[in-house]
Amino acid sequence: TMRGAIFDLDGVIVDTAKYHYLAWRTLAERLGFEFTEADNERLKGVSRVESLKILLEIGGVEAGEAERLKMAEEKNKEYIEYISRLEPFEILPGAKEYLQQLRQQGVKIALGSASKNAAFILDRLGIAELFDAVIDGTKVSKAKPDPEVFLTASRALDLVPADCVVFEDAAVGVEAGKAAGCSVVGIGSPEVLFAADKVITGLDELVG
Ligand code: B16
Ligand code: MG
Repeated sequence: TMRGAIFDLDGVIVDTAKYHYLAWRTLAERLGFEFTEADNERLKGVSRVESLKILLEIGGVEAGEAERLKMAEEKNKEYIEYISRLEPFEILPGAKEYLQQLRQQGVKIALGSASKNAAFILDRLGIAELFDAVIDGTKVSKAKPDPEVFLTASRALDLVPADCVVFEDAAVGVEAGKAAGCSVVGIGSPEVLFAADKVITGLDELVG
């Protein structure tokens, strides 16, 4: 039985991927290459630094450490402009209702996200108080598929991973959840999330 639920943020609670995409695209444009939405798929669930690495690889651009740091900051600045305008209606269908339902059932809830902007986003969406613990990119050092984020989240809930269910939209995130020893519900397509214990199209499927 599920005693804890650990939610990924981007793609599970809110669709911020489109804002990540717009901000990365601006950077790619400045560097003189095209960055497509298909390319953006490769960045889902991946940390900021890792994302930049992939982006530069796609553009065939080489850059030193200091320069890369500046690029990541530049991208994040534009991304923050977008998420500053986030509104509660952008919470994905069923997400808030499902969180409330779990709370009523006594299930503990954590966020397990790679994003360093996670707390700010939860605030903007008005759902921060629904989480018992928020483990995000500011609290972990190893990017998914490393299990660190989910191990830390289950510990923060005072539970063992086997009693926790992870909700993830990214293949690397599903991998991380399984590696942590959690059950994993994939949100998206079964072809991509084949490693999950179960795949659904959205949290609205679980509200009832
Ligand atoms: P930031 P998640 C991830 O969030 C995104 O999927 C990924 O595209 C992004 O690069 C990463 O957060 C880092 O975000 O630049 O805000 O620190 O899916 O793990 O909730
Ligand atoms: Mg995600």
